[in-house]
Amino acid sequence: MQHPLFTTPPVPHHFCGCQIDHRPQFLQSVVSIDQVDTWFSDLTAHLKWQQDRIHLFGREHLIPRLNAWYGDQGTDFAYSGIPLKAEQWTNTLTEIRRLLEEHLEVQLNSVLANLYRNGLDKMGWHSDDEKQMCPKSPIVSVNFGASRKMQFKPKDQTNTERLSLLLEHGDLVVMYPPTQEVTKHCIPMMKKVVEPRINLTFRRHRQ
Ligand SMILES: O=C(O)CCC(=O)C(=O)O
Repeated sequence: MQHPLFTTPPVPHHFCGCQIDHRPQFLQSVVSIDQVDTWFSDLTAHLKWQQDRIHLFGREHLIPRLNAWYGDQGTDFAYSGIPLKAEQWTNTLTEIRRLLEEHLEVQLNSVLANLYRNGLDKMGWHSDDEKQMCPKSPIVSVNFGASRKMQFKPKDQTNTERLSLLLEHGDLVVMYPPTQEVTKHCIPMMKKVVEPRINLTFRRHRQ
């Protein structure tokens, strides 16, 4: 795949002493618009989507989205008590991973894929600070489909700063350390959204 020399510039946000870069339509600037749409269809149709259950206050709940976990050998993962066995990379995930590694000069070995079926699906406040993750590596996420808000808040509850990004088809977000150490993020419900959205959150896992 041949990449252009210039891509959309990052919009850096400095939040709670952390850098969070948002690059609107990054994917369309490095591959064709058709390719981004083809990836979206392929991910929707071919990832091994599942709806996990979590235990909260003694009750079992279905999580309000579908997800799938892919990674190199040795990157099995667990979050909120849900064990995720790494599936083998699909061709589409491999292409996107290589493109991000090349453009951002980072090494990524795993990805959590999230499918929000419509605006009722969401993700609550959390940080990606699991012990299995390399704390020095950024977390890199790309977005397909419906536009959804991503919100950030400090872990320090006395700090009232907030950051909200509107993430659209093809957008890239890079969360540099120590974002996971000092902030939380979430994808709130947006009831008017009827279209699906896929987010791929690439990480570097300790192996
Ligand atoms: O859907 C998103 O943009 C966020 C996903 C996320 O926070 C995660 O995978 O930990």
